[in-house]
Amino acid sequence: MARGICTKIIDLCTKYIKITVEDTTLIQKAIADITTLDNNQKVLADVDGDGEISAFDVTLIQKYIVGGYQNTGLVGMTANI
Ligand SMILES: [Ca+2]
Repeated sequence: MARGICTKIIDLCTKYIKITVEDTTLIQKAIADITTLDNNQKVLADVDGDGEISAFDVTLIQKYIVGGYQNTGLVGMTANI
């Protein structure tokens, strides 16, 4: 199973793969019930693959953004959605 380009959460329109802090912000807002994610976004946001969207997923994405490309779950992987 390939999934986890979190960036597609914000880049579905532009088609560019770019993982940014806006992705983490969007997920944090969803966790706080400030916004909702569509089904594809929910799959993409679960970058540790545990079936839930949590602060840990956000942490993995933040780690990836700052250049920590090891042990970041599915962040940056190709997604089939
Ligand atoms: Ca998760």
